[in-house]
This record gives sequence, C-alpha cells and structure tokens, in this order.
Amino acid sequence: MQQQYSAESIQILEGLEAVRKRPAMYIGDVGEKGLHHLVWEVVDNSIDEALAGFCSEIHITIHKNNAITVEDNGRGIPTDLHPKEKRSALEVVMTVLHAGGKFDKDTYKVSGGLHGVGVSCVNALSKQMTATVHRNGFVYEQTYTKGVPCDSVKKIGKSKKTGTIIHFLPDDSIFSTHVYTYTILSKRLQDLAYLNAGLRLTLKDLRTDDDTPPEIFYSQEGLPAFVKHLDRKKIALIPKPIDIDHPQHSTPVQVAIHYNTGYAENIVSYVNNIHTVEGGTHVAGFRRAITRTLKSYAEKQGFLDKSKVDINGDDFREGLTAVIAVKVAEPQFEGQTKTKLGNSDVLGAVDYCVKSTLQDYLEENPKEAKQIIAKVLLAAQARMAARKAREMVQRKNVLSSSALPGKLADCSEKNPALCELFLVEGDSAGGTAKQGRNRKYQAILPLKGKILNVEKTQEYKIYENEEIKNMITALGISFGTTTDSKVMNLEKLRYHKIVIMTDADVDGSHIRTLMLTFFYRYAKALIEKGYLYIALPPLYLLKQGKKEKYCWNENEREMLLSQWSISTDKNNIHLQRYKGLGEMNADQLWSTTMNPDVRNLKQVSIASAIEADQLFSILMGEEVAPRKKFIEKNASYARLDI
Ligand code: 0RA
Repeated sequence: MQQQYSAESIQILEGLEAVRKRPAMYIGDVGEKGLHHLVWEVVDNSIDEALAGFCSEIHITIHKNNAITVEDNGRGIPTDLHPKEKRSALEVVMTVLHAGGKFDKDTYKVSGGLHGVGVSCVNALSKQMTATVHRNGFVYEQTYTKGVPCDSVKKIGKSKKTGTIIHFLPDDSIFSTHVYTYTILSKRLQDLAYLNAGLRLTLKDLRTDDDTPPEIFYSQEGLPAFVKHLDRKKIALIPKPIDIDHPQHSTPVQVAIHYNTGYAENIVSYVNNIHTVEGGTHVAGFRRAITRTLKSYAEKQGFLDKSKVDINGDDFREGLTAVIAVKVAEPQFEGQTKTKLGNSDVLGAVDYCVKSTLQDYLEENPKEAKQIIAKVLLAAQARMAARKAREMVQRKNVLSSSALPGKLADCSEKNPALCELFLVEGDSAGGTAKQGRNRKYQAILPLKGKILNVEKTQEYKIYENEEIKNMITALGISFGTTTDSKVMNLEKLRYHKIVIMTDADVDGSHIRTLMLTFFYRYAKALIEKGYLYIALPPLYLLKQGKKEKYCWNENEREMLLSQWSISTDKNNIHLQRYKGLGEMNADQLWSTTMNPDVRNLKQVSIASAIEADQLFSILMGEEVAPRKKFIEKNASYARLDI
C-alpha cells in the first residue's frame, strides 16, 4: 500500500514538472495571454458549478502584487478521502492533471474546453497557491508552492456557507509579464455575464489606491440583452430580439437574433463560453436555418410571387445581429487560431433549434415577420441594382481608354508605385493644387462639396454618385461583378499614394470622415496595403518683416510666438490662421503640404477593424447626437489615426 502511494506521488511530481517545463503546451503562451488564461482556468471551474445549478456568484480580486483570488458560492471542492488515492479529494483536484470533474459524473463539464487543463495546471505555474473550501459546516485549507502541497489538507474552522476560494500568485520565473490588465479581465467577465444569465460576477482591483467598489457584471436576460447591447447604436427593425433557447437539446443551443435598419451582418458565436472568432459548424447551421426558414415562410405567405428577385443567403442577413452560444461535450477546434468549431453534428442541432423557434416566431408575430421579409426583398433588389450599376461603371471603363474623369489632372508618370493622387476638397482648392503640384508624379482630383455618406446609402446608389464614380475611375480600381459585391480588384490601381486633402475646419474634417468611410467600407484593401494618406496643411503662418514660418499646431505657434517676442515687439508679428486650403497660393500649398521633402502626411491604418467599425458607426450611423458630439470634440487634426 505504502509502495503504491509513493508511486502515485512520483507520477504527480512528473506531471507538474511537465507543465512547468512546457507551459505553452498547456496554456497557449507565457505572455500576457497565458497570464490571463490562468484566471479563466479557475473561473471556468466556478462556472461549471454554476452550470450545474449550485453557484450564483463569482468574485474576482486582483491584489496589489498581481496575485488573483477567485471566490465562488458553489458546493465547494470535495474534501473527503479519495477512496483510491487515500488522500483528500481536494489535494487530488489541486495536484493531479485533468482531475477536475472526475468525482461527479452528473456535472456536465462543458465550460472552458479550449485548453481545459484545470486548476492543477494553474497551481503548477504559481509560486504560491491556497485553496480554501467551505463545506460540511467546516473550512478546509491547503497551500502549495509550484503545485506541491506544503502540508496536508487542514480543517481550520467552522462555516455555515459553502464555496471555494482559490488564491494564486503566478510564477514570475515562468511568465514574461506578471501584470494583469483590468480591461482584459472586465471585457471577458462582461461576456460571461451575458452568456450565463443570472450569474453575478464581480471584479475588484486592489492595485488602485482609491476605494472604488468592485465592478459588477450581471444580466438577468442573457443573450437577448447581449444582442441589444451590440445593437445599441443602431435603430431596431423589430421591437425586441428573437429569443431561441433549447437547453435540453442533445447539444444545448441558445441564440438571440435582432434586426436593425442598417446593412451590416454581425454574428458573434461561442462554444462552451469560448468566443469562436472564426465561426464554424454552429454558425453554418444558424445561417442555413435563417435562409431556409425565412425563405419558406415568405413563399408560403406569397410574398415572393410579385417580386421577381432572386434572393441569396446574404440578403437574409442584412441588418442582422445575432449571438449564438452552444454547449458541446467534446469540442473540436480548428482553424488558424483554433477558434473554429469543427464538430459536424452541431450544424444540424443549431439548424433544428433555430428553425423550430423561428417558425413559431414568424407565425405568432406576422407584423414583424412582414418587416423582416420586406427588408430581405429590399436587400435582394439593392444587390441586383448594385451589380448593374457596378457593371455600368466598369463597362464604360473598358470601352474607352479616355474614360478618366474630366476633372482629373493626371500626372505624366505611368508607374503606379511612383504616382500620387490628391483628393482635394472643392474646385477652388483643386485649382490651386493643380498649379502647385509636381505634374510628373502628382495627380489632382477635385471633389465637389460633401461626398455621399456611404454608411447611410445602399450599395447601388453609390455607383450613381458622380464624385464616387470619379474616384473609382481615376484610381483604376474595379469591384467584383458576380453576386459577391465589394470584392475589389487592385490590378489596375494607378496610384500607390492616395492623399486626402481637406480644409482644417469642421467641414473639412467631416468631408475627410466621409471619404474615410467610403474607403473603409468599399476599398479596405487600399488602407490595408498602406496606400491611403491624409495631408496635413499648416494651421498658421507667422510673419515678421521678411521672416515667415508655418505652424502645424497650437503648441508650435505658441513656442514660435514667444521666441520671436523676445527680439521684437509683439505687434510687429503678423499671425494668419489658415481655415481653408484656398487661402494659400499655389507656391505655399506646394511648399507646406505637397512637397515630399517637407510635407506632413499621415498614413491611414486600421489599427483594429472592429474599433474602426464602431467609430464609423458612431460617426456615420443614424444616430445624430453621438456623431455631433464626436465631431465637435475631435474636429481638430489631432484625431486622424483611424
Ligand atoms: C468536483 C466535484 C464537485 C465540485 C467541484 C469539483 C468543484 C470544483 C470547483 C473549483 C472551483 N469551484 C469549484 N466548485 C466545485 C461536486 C461536489 C459535490 O458533489 O458536492
């Protein structure tokens, strides 16, 4: 007996050693991601307790030294002697790899699962850990260093409650960073609150000196509240989300659907609380159900008889926002970042659940059903019109080589890598730029007034807009002519520097945003390739006698003003504020804004597609108030790095 026990111990030590030797194999990496992963491993165990119906609260604390405490009010990890191993079950859970759910076959262990390595793995990677359990009227405790128990499990007091408290300090000899980022934790906890309706999660940061109360994450409604939150900046097409909840299905399926008056599709999906960024079979099942159910309803109601449009899958998802959350016992994750669900049986499960509830919804809510179908038909019509318009623009391009817009002053150079196109606000500034440019490699396209707000416009109308047509033809880009719109062809792109040049006032910043919106929505590849720039004309000209100097911001102006004031009377200094490009003459425009040797160009980058998208929604969406506020706040040249 004694023999067997020590053999077990050796095995355990070998297990912990393996984790410490190759931590990345168990938790992904040893950087910021891995460090935060430790928290999710522990929280996942508490969430499993919540899924089993025994836990309603999880409290997370970040300590001053970046140690973490996770406390729940579940049943508490069992502390009785493990029959085979002759040790406390608590010790086994905390030290044996993959021992988590061993004792309780009834618990449907589905949370986590990406790595799903369990709390023992976190223990192995912690300099110090303490497990405190309230159970059976007592408090039990055990501490560990680097996963090895310091002593046996001790009964340290009495208690009337139940629950588990795990406290750990990540081993800084293993992790390349040891500082927890509040927003990484809070963002995920917010998701978890929506995904687990009724579960209260809190986050307290003891590293700040002020006594701010913990942040509370809680959603009574769950997924329907989640989609409402995602659509908070949009106008709803139907009054409330469609709630699809099949917890008893062999693969538990939860979906919430909302429709808004916009044109974008936004599907967010989770498997066992893990965000599946790349989608997978659950998303495929959802798409299939949406397409088939709406189509067959529309056919049955005779909505399709009159319209001769050919509807495709995309049309059903214009303005659709959905959250899909499934529980899968043994998830297979595929794809580049292992965030794509591969289990093929899940497709049918989601398809079935969505179809049956959506059918009922359509029958019971004829008014909403009609609104949704009307939107789908409109999307199909718009898609066909867009195709025609696109083909028209492009056919003209192909037919005549002199199809370049009349307003374009082209450059003589033909190698796109050397060519620059300036998109200039207004005909008068355009004229100045034409005079001031280097005509060998700089082309000028003046644009009239405000260009179209593409965020608010359906695709086909875009190709009818004169200014946008001019931009497309001048650039030499074309779009896909099949059903999949917006696929851009860059082969004939004529300039590798596209420079937006607008006035330094509120109107100018609005026009610049409209242009950025067009490029972001319809020609993102140009931004991704780094071809899009913003010209920064100076804001001021300071003159004193024959001396002239330009300033690009308030700081520069004040510095220069105080410098010059030392040697001369302030009244001799003349300050000119440039509001528009038109106030400069051709020489000035060249020598401040267009000459590559001295100019300031700002490259437009997509730091984060999602953030940019949200910013564009605020700036360009239907709601006027937040946009107005944003533009007023950011009207200066400070905020261009979209
Ligand atoms: C094994 C069995 C049981 C609960 C747990 C583990 C458990 C683990 C963790 C980790 C953090 N919080 C937790 N809460 C519970 C079931 C015990 C029973 O049957 O009473």
